[in-house]
Amino acid sequence: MTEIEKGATRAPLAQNFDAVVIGAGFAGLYALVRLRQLGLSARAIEAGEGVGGTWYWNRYPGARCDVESMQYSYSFSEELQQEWQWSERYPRQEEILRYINHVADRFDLRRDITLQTRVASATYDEGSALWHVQTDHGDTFTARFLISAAGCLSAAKVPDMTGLADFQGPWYHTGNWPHEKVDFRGQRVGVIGTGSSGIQLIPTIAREAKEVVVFQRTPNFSIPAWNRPLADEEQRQWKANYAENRAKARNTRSGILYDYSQRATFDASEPERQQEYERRWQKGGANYTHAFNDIFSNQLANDQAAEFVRNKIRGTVKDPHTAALLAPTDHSIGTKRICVDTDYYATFNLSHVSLVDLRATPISSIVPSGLQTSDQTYALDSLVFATGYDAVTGALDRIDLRGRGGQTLKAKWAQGPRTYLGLMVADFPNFFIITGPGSPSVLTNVIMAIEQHVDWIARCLEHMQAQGKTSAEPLASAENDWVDHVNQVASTTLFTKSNSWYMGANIPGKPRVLLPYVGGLGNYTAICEKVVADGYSGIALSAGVTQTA
Ligand code: N01
Repeated sequence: MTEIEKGATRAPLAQNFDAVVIGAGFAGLYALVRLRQLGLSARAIEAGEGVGGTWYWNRYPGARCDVESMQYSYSFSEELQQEWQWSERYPRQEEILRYINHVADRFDLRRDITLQTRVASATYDEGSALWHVQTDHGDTFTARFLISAAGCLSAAKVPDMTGLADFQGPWYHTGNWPHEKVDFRGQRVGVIGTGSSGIQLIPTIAREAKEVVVFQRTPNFSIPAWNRPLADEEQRQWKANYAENRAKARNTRSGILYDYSQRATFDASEPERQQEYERRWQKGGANYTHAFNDIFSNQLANDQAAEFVRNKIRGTVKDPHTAALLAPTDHSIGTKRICVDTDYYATFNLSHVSLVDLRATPISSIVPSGLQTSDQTYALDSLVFATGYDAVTGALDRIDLRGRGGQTLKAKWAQGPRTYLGLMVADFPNFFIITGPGSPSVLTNVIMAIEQHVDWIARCLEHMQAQGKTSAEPLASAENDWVDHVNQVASTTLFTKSNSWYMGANIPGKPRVLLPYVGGLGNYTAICEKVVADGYSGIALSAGVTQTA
């Protein structure tokens, strides 16, 4: 990496590109690959000192993907998917980061990436029909196309807590973890948050720390990962059938080859149901929620699947009071992101691990020596926030992004995000969002969703080149129809009843809207294909101003 690429002390740049890409994670890198294939000049602007996005920032102990290695990888290059060797059933953060760095090198992408630089603002100039992009380094880039690869889980959220500035020890957020190893040996560690990150981190820290105090507001459902080394033969089998497997996965609702049942819960007898839940529990992972085809839509069906997991928790955690606190009763299983763990519940049997119920005794403040709840003060040497993200819209909200007439995206989305296909926004010409709100995004194997979006965008740009068009902008009516469709499909599910980050419920004041499209990746892809077959229906393609800045 050159000093200029590292960004720290470099002089501001001023340059014109065909496209500016925000972010160099999985989405940004693949966007660069496809833009280059079209002969377009592009620059990805990345806040991290390295590529990788989520996997660059999330270095917390125990960080691991909950989609299996053989599926959580790019499919666009047959050579790449054949040559890369994964080592475990579920990949560790370090391994994913190694993989994505390999991709950056293998496809020679680094020369088109500016690291350690944040996009501060992006303004559409109607006179020149160009996007004017400014960074926190004072760079000024212009581009016909602006492509957001900013990610759905990249705006880390540390809750406002009085006294944090006075805490005497170090504190960390899982989504912004230090690069050097944090040594918890001999420490009393407080962990706030029991979502996917907390559930992975708590057992790992507990192996090292002297004491772990877990501050839980809401318990989550978690299924064992049963992680293990990946056998050579299993890997060989996958690779022999990759093309077929990927094609099948693209047609599923989550972009993952799960064992999707076609059977409704109450079409099975009680013993058959228990047998099926047990079989899935023993297989491990999020496959559990597909045991029957009505778990996400029928409350009684969901209750059955949830009760099985609650019984597993009661059977694992020895102290009945702790077990009761860990067993979720406030939401339907799967409507908050299901967690996948290694030894999470059993960790609470360790004598140096304790659970504090924040519903009964809320946090009053952080104090210099630890954390104070409504009934006692906990002495802590360090504090971990596993408190999640301003998901899906947060990263774009943090950019001053303006379309026609100076309208900000933040203002346009004040009542909830409005997009066409989760990909484009009316009044924001030539702006594309990879895995934007209103697309399947976070409900899928996100790499599949990324590839589908980037391929669609690349085809749209190619079509524009061939037709001599320079501007693409969705019609307001098409956007309205899409938002209505997204909300209508959401209303048929149990998702809208949960206080989850899917619903924006974790961020005070955020509109309550199901952020991803829940119609499934396969159906969604078919809709996107129809838009193409109909000549980019719902999108105004025009040959406007063509000069460059
Ligand atoms: O964040 P979360 P996460 N006081 O929002 C609690 C992906 N991911 O980083 O539920 C006290 O799920 C909050 O409590 P509550 C995955 O998609 C994947 O864990 O709001 N507590 C909750 O317990 C995942 O869903 C992987 O009541 C507070 C926790 O913090 C997404 O990232 C691994 C609080 C936040 O949970 C986000 O997961 C990790 C407060 N003021 C992440 N504010 C894998 O692939 C928040 N909380 C395995």
